[in-house]
Amino acid sequence: MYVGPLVHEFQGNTTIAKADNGHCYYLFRTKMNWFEAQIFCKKQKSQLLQINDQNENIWISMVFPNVRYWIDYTDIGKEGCWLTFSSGRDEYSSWYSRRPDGGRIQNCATNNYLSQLGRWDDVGCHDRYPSLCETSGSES
Ligand SMILES: [Ca+2]
Ligand SMILES: [Ca+2]
Repeated sequence: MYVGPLVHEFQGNTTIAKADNGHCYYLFRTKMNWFEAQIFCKKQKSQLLQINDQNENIWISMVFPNVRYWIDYTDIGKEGCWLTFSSGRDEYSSWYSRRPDGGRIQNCATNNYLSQLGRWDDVGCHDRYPSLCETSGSES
């Protein structure tokens, strides 16, 4: 399903890639908190990255390596109940070993923890990281 990016370009602090499922992915290196990242992606007519399965996680990690960024995965509603905020579902996770470890203090997820591609860590939602926004093919 996922092969190499069809488009991979750089515009300032933004890197854009298009997957052959029609989705476009935008890495914005400007650091912001998780709530700002959610709003920022909406304003770009996209949504904060949902990683729905292992294929997508591997692909996204290959295309955007060596950077830690927010993903749409949180347990802010109920401690320990991790889910994708925009869908309300928990379909897939790829935690770094012994993560999540932050209890009630860390309720939002980042990818590529300790440069381990595709491995997630929970951090404080008000910490500041780059954002990865995703659009579906029909919207772009
Ligand atoms: Ca938590
Ligand atoms: Ca953590």
